[in-house]
Parts: sequence; structure tokens; C-alpha cells
Amino acid sequence: MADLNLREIHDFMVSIAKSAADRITSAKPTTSSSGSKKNSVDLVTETDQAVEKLISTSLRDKYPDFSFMGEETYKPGDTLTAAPTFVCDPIDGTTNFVHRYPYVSISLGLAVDRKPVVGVVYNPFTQTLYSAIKGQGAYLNETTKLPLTPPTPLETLNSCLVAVEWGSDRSGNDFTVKSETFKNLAATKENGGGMVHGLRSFGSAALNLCGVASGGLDVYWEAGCWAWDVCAGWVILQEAGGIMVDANPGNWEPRVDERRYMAVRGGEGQKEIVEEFWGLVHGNFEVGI
Ligand code: LIP
Repeated sequence: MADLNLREIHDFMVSIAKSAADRITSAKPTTSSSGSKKNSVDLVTETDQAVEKLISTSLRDKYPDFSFMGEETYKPGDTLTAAPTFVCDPIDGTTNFVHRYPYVSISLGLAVDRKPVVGVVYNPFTQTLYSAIKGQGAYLNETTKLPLTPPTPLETLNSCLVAVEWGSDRSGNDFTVKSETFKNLAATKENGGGMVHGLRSFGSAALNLCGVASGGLDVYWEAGCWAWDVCAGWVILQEAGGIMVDANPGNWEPRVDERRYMAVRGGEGQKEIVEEFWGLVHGNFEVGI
């Protein structure tokens, strides 16, 4: 990695994300839906595919020796290798996009040795850019350092705003783990719950991670999403002082492609919040195992 110019790569990734933005904002997703993937709530549109093509073509032209992993071209069995790899979700928040709810992002990361080192998350509707380079800080619109305000200590979960996502699994073990844990998080302390301030589901893993990096969200917990949903946001989170652990209790160092994640914002008390949260997780997710 020593000879990679991460700043130059970052700048190119930002320019690509911005140049793809029009394709998303001008699309009419209800007429371009091209079907579903796993089930009727796992959506994909022609725009997702077109934007990924645009991005991958530009990246391959400029960095022909790098690998590319993208949501729309992923095949079961593809793995993230140690080679420099662009990891891309062309539209993170496809359900929002289809419903014209403008909370979507282009999520573009670079992983080296399977670790995220550059992250670019761009919401083309609000023109909001989050980005980071490993060791060089995380920024909003390239100028405002993240987190947005100096982090206060994390006390207990009952002072936290927590992002969670239902995802597309609507039955089975992992659906039960999620729904029971949501109840545990919301329930009163007297009933053994976390009594969190609130649960939020915005529908974009990348933007959830940027919300934690910014400091507005304290925790984000999800299982079932993929490396392309989290690679870019991961380095933005870490550069803003946050940490990423497993959504299942016990693993402090998940892989980028582990498919189970919990992000905690910067501030004293991260370890205690993780342990308190893990104590409320109902069972264990099977995804990624
Ligand atoms: C989505 C995520 C969302 C998660 C979904 C899905 P997509 O990505 O960002 O947070 O709950 O399972 O992975 O499908 O919009 O690119």
C-alpha cells in the first residue's frame, strides 16, 4: 500500500461519484425497475446496473490493476482478496430510490489487504459528500471535519439514538434475532430493556455509517448487508473516531465481508456501550457464518 497515492485515488473516486449523480437524480425508477433479486423487497433497478457500469468502467480505465467488487455484478463465491479492490454499491438505498425518498447514496470504497482505506459516500439528491482516507481524517463535503461536534462520552444505551434496519429477510432465525432485539432495545429498563431514546431505519447502510461518523447517531446495528454497503462508510466511521464490531456478541474485529456489523460513534465509553448492546441481542445471526 505504501506506493499507492490514496489522495489521488480519493479525488478520482469523488469525481466519479459526482459524475454519476445525474444518472440517479434524473432516473424514473418506477418505470425502470428490472425485477427483484432474493424476494419482492430486495429491489434492483436498471439505474443501479447502469451506474455501476459507469463507475466500474471509469475505475478500470484509470486503475487497470485494481480489482472491482460491485453489488450488481457480484456472483456467489466471489471473495474480497488482499489486492487493492474498489468496493461499490452504485445506489445504496435502492428501496428509497424506487419510492423517490431522497435518502440514497453512491457508496464507493477502496480496500487494501481487505481493510477499507478510502471511502466516498455521496448523496446525489442532497449533494452531500462524506469521505475519508485512512490516517487523514473524515470530512463532510471535503471541508468540515467529522464528527461535526466534539464527541461527548457515551454513557448508557438509554441515552442513545440507534439506527437499525429490517433488511430484506422477513422470516427465519435472523428475522427473529432482529425483531426481538428491536423490542429489547426499546423496552424499559425495568423490563430488562435498553430504553434507547429511539430506533431509526433510514434505509441506507452507508448513510447510517456516516450518521454515526457525524455524531448524530450513536450506534448502528445491522446484519445481512454486504461489503459494498459498508466498505466506504467503515473508513469514514473509523477516521471520525468510531469503531466497527460484529452485530453478534463477542467479535471485536469483524471482516469487511462479515455481513454483521455494529458501528459506535467516537467518544469515551465505546467498549461499555458495545457490551451493553450485545447483552440485549436475542440469540445469534446466522448470516455470514
Ligand atoms: C441496502 C442497505 C440497507 C439494508 C438492506 C440493503 P441496497 O442496500 O443499505 O441498509 O438494510 O439490506 O443491503 O440494497 O439499497 O443497495
